[in-house]
Amino acid sequence: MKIIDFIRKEVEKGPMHFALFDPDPFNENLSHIGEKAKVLEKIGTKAIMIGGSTSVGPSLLDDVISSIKQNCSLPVILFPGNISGITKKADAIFFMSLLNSRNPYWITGAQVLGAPLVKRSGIEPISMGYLVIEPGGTVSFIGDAKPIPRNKPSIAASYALAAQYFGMSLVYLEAGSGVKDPIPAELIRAVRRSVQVPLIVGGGVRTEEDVKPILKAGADIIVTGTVAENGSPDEMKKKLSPIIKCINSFKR
Ligand code: 1GP
Repeated sequence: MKIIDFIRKEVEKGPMHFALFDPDPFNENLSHIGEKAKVLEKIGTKAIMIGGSTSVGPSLLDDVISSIKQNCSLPVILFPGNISGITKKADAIFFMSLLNSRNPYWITGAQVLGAPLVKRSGIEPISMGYLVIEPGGTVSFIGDAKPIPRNKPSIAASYALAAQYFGMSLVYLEAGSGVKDPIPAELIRAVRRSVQVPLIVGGGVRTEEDVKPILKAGADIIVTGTVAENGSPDEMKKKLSPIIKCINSFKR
């Protein structure tokens, strides 16, 4: 089954959790990646995303994905920060456009350079509108974003609607990795009301308490990066289990 069909089918049933790992060469948290992948599958994550805003070396990327694939059967989806984040080892790629960037490179430039590489890799491209919300963290800086103010839900809703009208399959609301607070529920709710495509929310999600308002506001997929990456597999399990349980048992 295509990954986009899997996503659409799953979100019909209820929200889900994706874990994100950033194979940045400075990231010292990747040594237990295989073991973590095994734990993630057991505790109910539905997919693993690989990528980040800073540089990724192709060999490191491939090593990380190989370790994941050897230890679990979860789909691996690339979440590329640039054209260096493409490899045939994954199952799919979020073929994303940072719609509120000020620099056309991040809206269509990298995509033009990356498209033939994606085609050659044979992996499934999943078109996605990517919106950076204040404060935006590293991705806002690297991606030259004009972050959408947290108290302006209608701007986010308009961007999301434009993404849907462009034919994008998903909309991703990004607060930035490691930021203090996740995206406010009011903004997520406004975007939810404006589009029908599956809605992904990430950035600053650390606890079950963070997750509840995001679920109630209508997110389909909640992404955690920092909580999945930091600490040992056991520590990750302790922090992520209640979060994933809360997501997987949520009734709309
Ligand atoms: C995914 O960038 C986020 O959208 C990940 O954020 O590291 O804060 O979970 P955290």
